[in-house]
Amino acid sequence: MPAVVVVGAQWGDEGKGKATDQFGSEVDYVVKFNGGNNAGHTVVIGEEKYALHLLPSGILSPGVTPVIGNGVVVDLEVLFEELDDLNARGVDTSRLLVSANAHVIPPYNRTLDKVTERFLGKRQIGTTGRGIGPTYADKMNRVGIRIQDLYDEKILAEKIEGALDLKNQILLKVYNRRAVSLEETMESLLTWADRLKPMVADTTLVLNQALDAGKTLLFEAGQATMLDVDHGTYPFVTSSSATAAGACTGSGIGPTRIDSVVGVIKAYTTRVGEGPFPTELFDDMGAYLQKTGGEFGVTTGRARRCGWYDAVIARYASRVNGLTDLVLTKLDVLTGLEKVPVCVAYEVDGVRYDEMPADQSAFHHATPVYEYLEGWWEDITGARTFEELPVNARRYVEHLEAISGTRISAIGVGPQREATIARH
Ligand code: 2SA
Ligand code: GDP
Ligand code: MG
Repeated sequence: MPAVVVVGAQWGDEGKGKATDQFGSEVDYVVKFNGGNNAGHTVVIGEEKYALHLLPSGILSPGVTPVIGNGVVVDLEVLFEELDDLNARGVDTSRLLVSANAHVIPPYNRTLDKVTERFLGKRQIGTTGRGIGPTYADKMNRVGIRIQDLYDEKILAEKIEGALDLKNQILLKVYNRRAVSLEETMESLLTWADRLKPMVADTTLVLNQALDAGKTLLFEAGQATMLDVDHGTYPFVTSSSATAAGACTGSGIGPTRIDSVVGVIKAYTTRVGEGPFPTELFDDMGAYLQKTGGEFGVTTGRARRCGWYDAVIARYASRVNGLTDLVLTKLDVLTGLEKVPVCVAYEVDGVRYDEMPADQSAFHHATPVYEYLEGWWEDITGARTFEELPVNARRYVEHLEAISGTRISAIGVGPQREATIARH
């Protein structure tokens, strides 16, 4: 598997961090290709728990070269905070490479993200407030600041000035905030330039050459399919390409070089932030899943909304990502339920939808059509082979596989590295 992409198949927090970490010893490069420090990926190694935001999860594996690709938006202060934290815990981060073409998140975009959300009131997206949306908007609007701009002060000043022309109008006139000066922005970005310089690289060239040399690359998506700016529940999405194709644009690798695409999917569903969620539970069962699954945001601490497994979403994710494998996580969280509902289709105004409705209003009004599978009571956290799972847990996995559009190659039964069952 010279090039494998790992994506989230639902609304994020499926356990991509753990899945990426597990490839650790088999890969040479782990590449983050979208998003920024809105992400929160958890990796548990022995007694140690790591929460990674901007850095690729591969940073924890000795021998792996972690890469921040051109598709990422970088908050420099957060980058160095994260590096310092890892260094203090004894993790060697010296191999990190950062694309010269990645965009930086200037402080004014953090402010704009937060005030825009407040302004939107009940139409808000529920962003992480990290400046992600405004920075991708600047990129598309061609007023963004790239890492390479930090090394030419004249160009940097011109670009910031250009951006501030519009930003300050918005801050002053729309949001009634103070204007931002060129000098303060320059200072805050340049603080990090010297420390960053040795890490800055033409990562597209590095990655293509690595593939030519027979190295193994893993592309780790931030967020997930249903949060993808094109394929997700727009406008309740993040502002980047979180599906498999994003690995190509976000790193400069051609699609013909990708060998497999692994979708990480929870045995139930969660979502953080606003937006439609057909299988969401508003009763004690939702609270139970939230508590048992520890469903709280790794970046913001927000409680995640919880609901049952949704096979319509699984099939959609299989399709838009071209999945070759699914990794089913958190099966252990479902232990102890008498029946486990699984959504197999939607109903909207008396009409059945077996596939994702193309019309967003239909998705907003979708009622799940459930099948009810038998539960299991046995503790499965120690299981390491499929045969060791109780029969009803096996049936649950087999049933999901039959209706989800992709084979299930691995099953998570706990947060630890070793709490995984390989299947195919
Ligand atoms: P943004 O900040 O512009 O990307 O927010 C837009 C939407 O994307 C959602 N989003 C996420 N959803 C799940 N997990 C994410 N990472 C953190 C985690 C989230 C946290 O791992 O727990 O700590 O709250 C993530 N990042 C962005 C976001 O909720 C909006 O719906
Ligand atoms: P990511 O954003 O997709 O990397 O996922 P997060 O780290 O935000 O959330 C996943 C959470 O589930 C983390 O706390 C993981 O440690 C945990 N986790 C991952 N796989 C499993 C599993 O199979 N079982 C249990 N109980 N927890 C898991
Ligand atoms: Mg997460």
